[in-house]
Amino acid sequence: MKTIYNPHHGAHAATHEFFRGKLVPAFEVPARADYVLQAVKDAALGEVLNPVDHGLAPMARVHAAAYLRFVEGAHAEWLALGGEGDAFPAVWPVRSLRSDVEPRSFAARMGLYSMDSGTPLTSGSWEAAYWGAQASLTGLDHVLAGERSVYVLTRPPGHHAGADFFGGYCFINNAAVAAQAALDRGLSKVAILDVDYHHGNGTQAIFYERADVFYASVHGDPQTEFPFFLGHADETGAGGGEGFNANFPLPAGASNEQWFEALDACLAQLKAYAPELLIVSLGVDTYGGDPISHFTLDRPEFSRMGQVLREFGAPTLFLQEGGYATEAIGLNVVAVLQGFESAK
Ligand code: OKP
Ligand code: ZN
Repeated sequence: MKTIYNPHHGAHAATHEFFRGKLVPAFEVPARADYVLQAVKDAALGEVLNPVDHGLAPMARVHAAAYLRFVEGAHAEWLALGGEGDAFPAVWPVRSLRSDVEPRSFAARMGLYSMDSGTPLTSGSWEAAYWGAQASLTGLDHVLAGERSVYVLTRPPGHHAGADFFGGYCFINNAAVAAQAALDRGLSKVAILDVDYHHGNGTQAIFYERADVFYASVHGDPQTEFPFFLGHADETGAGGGEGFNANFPLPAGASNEQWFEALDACLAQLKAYAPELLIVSLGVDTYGGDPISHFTLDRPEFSRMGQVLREFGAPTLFLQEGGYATEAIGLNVVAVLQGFESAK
């Protein structure tokens, strides 16, 4: 399997994030992708290729133009105001406050365009996220050219980013950009299967009222797990998208059996949908050793996941999302991809 590697991921390198009111060492760090790249090479998974630049237009198909402009220039604005290091939002337009007027204040716009204080905006966030989207588009090119599957190795992740906000370590929604690009290239039905521990609220929201992208997810129950405010089982789509969204929240601590049952339920719905392309939001923070998550998958389960996804039978684009047990994520990701390749 080919890997498209985002060589700019290291430009986004936060030192700290807010957690329980304190600044703690960041979880979403460049070493994550370094370990995965090493594991991909050690396993001789296949060619490792650089992304091709497809420009801003495919990103603007799912993100608001004003949001993209803001993220691109935000860190420079922060520095010009005398800010040092990474920028964090501190105020949000919640219920009763207006979000239809863009304030001039930088602090206000940080809040307007974000969902949490856990996502440091760094000097290289835009560069890394821009090339992550380009890597995803390049991966799509290879799948559309006939590859059975392609893996996109990038960070920061994407699935929490909405049309006009960042959060949950995410700035650009790579899965959404790739899905929309596939439709723009002539496909009519795309499935996004999100196996990250966290619900992909951004991806769900972007396609919630549409039937041309089916979003399905297995994740920690938002009653107790990030992103808290989306990802419940009763979210089945709206309007023309009714019936094209499926959530399988599981309690923190759920067993591997429960996890695979939920995966089967997801895949049964996607099978009935009969997509021409499967995009997998591949977070491996479902690993038992993950420091911020509470499922218990391990190497054999990751391998089995890959086999099950292969048996689904659609051309498959794997996009890297979470996974924070830094030294283990390379082996966990490779277990999925090799499981996929070993099955038929
Ligand atoms: C991103 B992805 C830990 C608090 C949790 C948000 C988690 C985002 C996960 N410091 N912060 O879905 O893996
Ligand atoms: Zn996650």
